[in-house]
Amino acid sequence: MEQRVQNIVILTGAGISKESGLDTFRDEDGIWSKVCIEDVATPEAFRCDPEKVQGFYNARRRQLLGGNIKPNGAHDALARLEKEWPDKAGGKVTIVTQNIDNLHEAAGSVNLIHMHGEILKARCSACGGVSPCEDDLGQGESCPDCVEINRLRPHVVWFGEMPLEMARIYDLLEDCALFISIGTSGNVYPAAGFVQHARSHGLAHTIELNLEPSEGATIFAEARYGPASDLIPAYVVELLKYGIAKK
Ligand code: BJW
Repeated sequence: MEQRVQNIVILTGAGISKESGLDTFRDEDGIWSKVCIEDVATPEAFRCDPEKVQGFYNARRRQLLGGNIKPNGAHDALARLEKEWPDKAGGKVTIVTQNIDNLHEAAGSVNLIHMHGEILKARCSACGGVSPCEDDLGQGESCPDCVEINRLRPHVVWFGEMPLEMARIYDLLEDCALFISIGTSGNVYPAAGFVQHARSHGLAHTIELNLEPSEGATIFAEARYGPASDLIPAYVVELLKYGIAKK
């Protein structure tokens, strides 16, 4: 009998980048303990005080490019899984990340969707064009596409804005044999609803790999807790050796 291909969808959040030196949002020492969400992560904040919002993202962009931030063992293991899984099970591995950093691509992942955008890109509020951005954004820049001045913003998804590539993500969730959630607290929708979607629209096995139980922990069929750089390489070795083992 022909065996069905086994696609894998992996949702990642800030926890996977913590051991690379980037702060999470909702942990005790997280970003939201230092700045107020409403002041920096909403379209209203950008309209009221663009300099403050640009400053917040300029600092995070500088930190990412500063030289000390590198992928860790968890990012590396997921890149390995993407390369080796097709030979093992004929399926495809896709990472859907909520993170705006570039650590998955730096580790070698290719099938990657940045549902909350990318800090190393700018978007023009006038024409919608998206362009590479490694410098501070502020007053005076012009859009490389339409040449309008002062219309560039970070290419990130703020609260109240629609995350990117949602139709493609739901198609992938409905056609996966395994849904893995890594390093996310399950506080932010629609990402927090992906586990339920994968369970109810398909036959996916679902597993949470996190430092601690997330908001939606009970929805997962399986869970393992610990630092991502320990858990993920071990789980990838297990998957490549034994395949998807439903517990
Ligand atoms: C480790 C670890 C280690 C630590 N190893 N693990 C009421 C009900 C339902 C929904 C809503 C509602 N009211 C409003 C909404 C919608 C809203 C929402 O979800 N709000 C909730 C807060 C309630 N969502 C939206 O607005 C989204 N858009 C949307 O819904 O559009 C539809 C729509 C639009 C318009 C009209 C109508 C409908 C957009 C959400 C955008 C989120 N943006 C941010 C900022 C992006 C840019 C930036 O980075 O600055 O995205 S907020 C922030 O949270 C960021 C993250 O991607 C996101 C998720 O955070 P994440 O990754 O889970 O991080 P943490 O810190 O929360 O968790 C880290 C985890 O790692 C923890 O569990 C740790 O334990 C763990 N960890 N170290 C492994 N070493």
